[in-house]
Amino acid sequence: MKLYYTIKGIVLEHDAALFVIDEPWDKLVNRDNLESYLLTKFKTAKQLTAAEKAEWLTDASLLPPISRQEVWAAGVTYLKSRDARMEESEGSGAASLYDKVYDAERPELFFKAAASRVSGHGQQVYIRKDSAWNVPEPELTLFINSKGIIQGYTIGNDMSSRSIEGENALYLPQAKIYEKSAAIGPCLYVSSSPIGGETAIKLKIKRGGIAIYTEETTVSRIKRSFDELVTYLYSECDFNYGCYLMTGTCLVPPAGFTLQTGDEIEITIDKIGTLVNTVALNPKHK
Ligand code: DO4
Ligand code: MG
Repeated sequence: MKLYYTIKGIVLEHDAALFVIDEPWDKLVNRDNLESYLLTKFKTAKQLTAAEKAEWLTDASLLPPISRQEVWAAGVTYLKSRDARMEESEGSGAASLYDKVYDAERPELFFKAAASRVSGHGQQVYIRKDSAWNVPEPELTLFINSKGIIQGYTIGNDMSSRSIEGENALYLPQAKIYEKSAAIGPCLYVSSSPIGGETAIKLKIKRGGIAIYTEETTVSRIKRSFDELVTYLYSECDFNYGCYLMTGTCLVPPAGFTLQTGDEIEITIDKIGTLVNTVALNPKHK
């Protein structure tokens, strides 16, 4: 089942029907067993008619599925990510950092975004004006409740500046954290069963309506378990409303590729859906 956060309210999609869930987002998603709660809740919820559906669930009405949650991210969880970062940071002497963290017991985890910096489906993501090399990072993203239990999944885009990250590893926060540098959506896919390794993650980048880059992989290539990432994240942080954790990227466009304003980034993950965002510059630079 899927939860959509819209400008009109929360919509639950279950067995191809849509229901209105009249509860505050933060209280709803932080329930102990969200899937079983929703399986009971929908029975008494108002069902949307086809006409209402057209009003409630349009690209323009979708919000990112987030309120008081933080967004964190894991890094170098796939071999492809390790190799790309070693290559981009060759001149800075930081290549061995990525090699070490890939094999280390402790994973790389970093704070990615407060909710106010997060874009949803159909919204813009920004590239930095002071960055020459910009890429999307498609990432399966966990939703974890305040007790540290994974309750669902969404699609994440960890927008990154590879030129800033490659110049000096200490610039990582600037390469990763800026306005509209994170996108999640289009929904929160609620499931108490783990997402399987066979789950495909696909990336398509369009320029002028034409696909200029497509690639896909499966979750099975990840080096670490989700439980391991969650255990480290929750060991010294409390998340009273739950939190999102991007699990790292395995899709890295080749070295000569950089995003341009107007590009459309399409990320598809089996069972969850497709997240589409358009690339822009922060309007204060125009
Ligand atoms: O180590 C830098 C960031 C890594 C990352 O974002 C990823 O592997 O997805
Ligand atoms: Mg990433």
